[in-house]
Amino acid sequence: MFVKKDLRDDLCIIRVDREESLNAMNPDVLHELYDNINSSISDKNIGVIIITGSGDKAFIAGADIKLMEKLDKKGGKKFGELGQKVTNIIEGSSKPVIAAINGFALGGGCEIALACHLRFASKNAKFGQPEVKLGLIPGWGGTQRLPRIVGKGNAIELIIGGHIIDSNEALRIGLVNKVFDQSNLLHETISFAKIIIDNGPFAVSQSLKCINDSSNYSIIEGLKKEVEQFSNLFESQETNEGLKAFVEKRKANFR
Ligand code: CO8
Repeated sequence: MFVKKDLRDDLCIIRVDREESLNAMNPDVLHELYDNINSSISDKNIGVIIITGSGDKAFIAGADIKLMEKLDKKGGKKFGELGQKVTNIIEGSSKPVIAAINGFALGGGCEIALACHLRFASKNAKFGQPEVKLGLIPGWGGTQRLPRIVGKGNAIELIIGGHIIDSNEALRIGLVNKVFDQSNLLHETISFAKIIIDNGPFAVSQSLKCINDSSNYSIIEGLKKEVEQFSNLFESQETNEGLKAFVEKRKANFR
């Protein structure tokens, strides 16, 4: 088993556990990661998913380079599509997925983090898309998601430079949301997950959907979709409870 799942009340911590290879990802790791994310999304008791890596050195040091050395074009396509299947299910998840980046997040590891809705990092974390140093390009969404998150100029610099940056620089360019001491990373990530869990779950998932879909629409179409989703909420028990709780001066009980 290369992936461990730890359920803590209404949140789930998914840990890539291949420490001897700095959690590098081969097809078995990707399949297990996909299955664990998929089952967590379907589990109605889970509100937030956290992805992290085993050990104190790496989140995920990328796709398995030793395996890629043996791939031909067909194998490369299959491996690329499998990685994209995983990054797509993360990004499209109706439940927030937070990357707790506890060390190296390189290549495919950075791409897994990019697909997550939030990225919290430890001070020792290191980021990069070093594919060009291997004669490759990012293949699990890096050319598409990185520019959307850090802007085209920063993405080009990272992707064609292939260099590694530290967590301060990642914070400066907006690649990560927050940076913590390594000893506090998981605790702080869980604390934020609990804040999300107390909010209206349908409103949270609809917010993610509107934000994710925004890259497929013009601003005019996106605004139309937003007002549709907004008005649909007035038919939900959740919205009824949220508004009523404010008026009655009490905390809303959504779950
Ligand atoms: N793949 C396979 N094994 C790895 C990887 C990796 N990505 N990263 C580390 N390892 C292994 C090392 O080979 C080593 O194993 P061994 O002891 O058997 O030789 C073990 O992990 C420990 O690593 P190091 O001894 O190298 O540890 P250091 O602290 O000296 O260095 C580094 C740490 C800097 C992270 C270094 O290991 C490194 O540079 N790793 C490679 C990072 C990298 O280039 N990642 C990007 C890979 S390309 C990619 O992810 C493409 C994604 C899209 C794929 C699309 C497919 C079509």
